[in-house]
Amino acid sequence: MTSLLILAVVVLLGIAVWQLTKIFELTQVGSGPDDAASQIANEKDNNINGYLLFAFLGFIYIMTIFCLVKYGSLPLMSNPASEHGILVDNLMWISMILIFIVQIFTQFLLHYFAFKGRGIKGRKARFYSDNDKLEAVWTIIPVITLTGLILYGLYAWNDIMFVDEEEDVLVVEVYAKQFAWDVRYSGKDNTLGKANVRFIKGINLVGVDMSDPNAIDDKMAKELRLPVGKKVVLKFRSQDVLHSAYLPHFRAQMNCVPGMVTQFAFVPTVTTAEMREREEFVTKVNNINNIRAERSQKLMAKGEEALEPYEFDYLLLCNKICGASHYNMQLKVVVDTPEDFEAWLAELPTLGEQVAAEEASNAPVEEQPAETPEELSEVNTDDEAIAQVVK
Ligand SMILES: [Cu+2]
Repeated sequence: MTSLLILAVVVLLGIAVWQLTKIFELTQVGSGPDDAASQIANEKDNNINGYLLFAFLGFIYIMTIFCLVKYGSLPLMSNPASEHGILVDNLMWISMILIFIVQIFTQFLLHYFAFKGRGIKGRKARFYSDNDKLEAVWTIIPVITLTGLILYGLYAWNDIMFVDEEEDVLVVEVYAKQFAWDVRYSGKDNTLGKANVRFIKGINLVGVDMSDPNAIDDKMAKELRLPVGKKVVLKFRSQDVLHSAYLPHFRAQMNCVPGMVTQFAFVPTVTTAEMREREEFVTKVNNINNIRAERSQKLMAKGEEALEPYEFDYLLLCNKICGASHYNMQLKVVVDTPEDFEAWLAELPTLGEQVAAEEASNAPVEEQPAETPEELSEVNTDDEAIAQVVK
């Protein structure tokens, strides 16, 4: 609130100063030798502005190079961890390189012609209605380029989204809710049991319909584990609002929409262990841990606990602003060797077992006979006796 007030004061002060200068300028009109305060730009003004345009062009180029050098390693644009990720990265690279070349070229032309056409005494502006050839050229080139990009994108999209039902795939459900994710494996039958938000009860966190025979062998998990090299079909549902499951390392993202099932298929190609050994991730993790070590020292100086060292893990993040704790809505993703994955999955209890166990523990214990009126009065009498003694 205070900072808002300060901001308001600064803005109002700025406006006041600006108004004062305008009044001052108005009082000067007609008093200078060459009418210096005139609103009409003279040749000197035009030249200054012309050269400032070049300075601004230089600023854009320098900033572009600076950002590329300083932050170029931050975006994930190479070495994806999924098969289709290469297609996505290629599309990203082609688009970026095209934008880079076009922007270097057009920014130069824009600033150069603005400079060239600046006001010079005695020069008259030439009227030029249109040039069909020129317009055809600058329409056809972008049309061809964009058509190429869109066709490539469509081809990549179809390739990614097409799931052959006959194929040997692993079906996993990812269930979104404010502000966590639940994971359901489809079990031995590789078919997820039907589900509906109305069936949510106790341990049945994602509302599986337990009367559906396909549901009994489903398995719930708190992390998303996947076998390397196998096609995974992720099916998404949401309990409350729009969420979006974003798997940046796998170049995958899909909205989770309440009331419908959306899906995405991909083949993970790099295990978590392999990814941790990759040079770029070793460098990134080291950077993070250096920052954490510095913070830890400050925390320990204040008598607080030090931060734990960070270790790389794949993540599934929510990429739709879905509420107050949206920033914290993430799920650990582990890519294992097929053997390790099978061993881990085999140890998980089935949902059928879990629900049965919960029902057994909730079953009413044998009813105790209710206290008789006599017993109640006895208690009262005892109380009265104690009261007597105390007196
Ligand atoms: Cu969310």
